[in-house]
Amino acid sequence: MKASIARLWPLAIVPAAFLLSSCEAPGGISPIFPTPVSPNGQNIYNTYIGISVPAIIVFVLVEAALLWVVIKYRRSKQPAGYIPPQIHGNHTLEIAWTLAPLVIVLGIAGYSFAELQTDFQPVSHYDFEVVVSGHQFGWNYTYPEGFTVRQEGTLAGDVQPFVVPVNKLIRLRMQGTDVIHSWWVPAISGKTDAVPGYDNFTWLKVDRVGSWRGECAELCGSGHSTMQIIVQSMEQSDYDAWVQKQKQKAAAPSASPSP
Ligand SMILES: [Cu+2]
Repeated sequence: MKASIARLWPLAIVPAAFLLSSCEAPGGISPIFPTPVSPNGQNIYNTYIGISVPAIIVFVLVEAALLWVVIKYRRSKQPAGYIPPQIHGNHTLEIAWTLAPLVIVLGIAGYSFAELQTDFQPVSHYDFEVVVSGHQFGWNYTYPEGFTVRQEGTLAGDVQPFVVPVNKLIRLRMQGTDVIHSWWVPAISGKTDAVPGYDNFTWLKVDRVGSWRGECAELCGSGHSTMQIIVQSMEQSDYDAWVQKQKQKAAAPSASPSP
């Protein structure tokens, strides 16, 4: 008996691995999303928690029930030739265990679909629009004032930040110039594909001053890993000053792309 229980020890690895993986590492392997700073980031966070927590509870209950049955009713504990009660063909049970998962999966589908409709429709009540264009390998952000911030991909350090004012709803019109890229800053919004020849939309409304990281979430070529994203939000007055500086730079003939 002791030997058979000892054989179960590898099962202990599962909760241990889960606990360890939930420690937030600088490399960003945490299964927990970062603190959301935009309403759509918050909605996605809520959807993630709203689905994951019940899923983990179901997982733990099912595994516990399985282990309980396996250990309590193991063959060595039963009389020789024992045959357990047969439930094959029990309509009530079969309908119940078909309907229960169906209802759960349809619930998850409805919940997620409603969230997608909120976050990835082209909103009309925005303060201004920025055209975000992905290319191999970097992002260009063209502001309504006409200047463009070039966030060229690099692994050598930080990339040029995409600067936004706090508490302004900014619509992002995503475009691609070569292959499909995907703009993703987990604290701010969901992954939005930047597709050549087709405009996709997302938006952000950052509620505090700070900067947040993201990256291209669609394998797009050899420099894919360099396509970092940094979103930096500022108070409106700082943002206005920053815009003036960018306009002057764009107007100057010898201007180098936004340092
Ligand atoms: Cu990319």
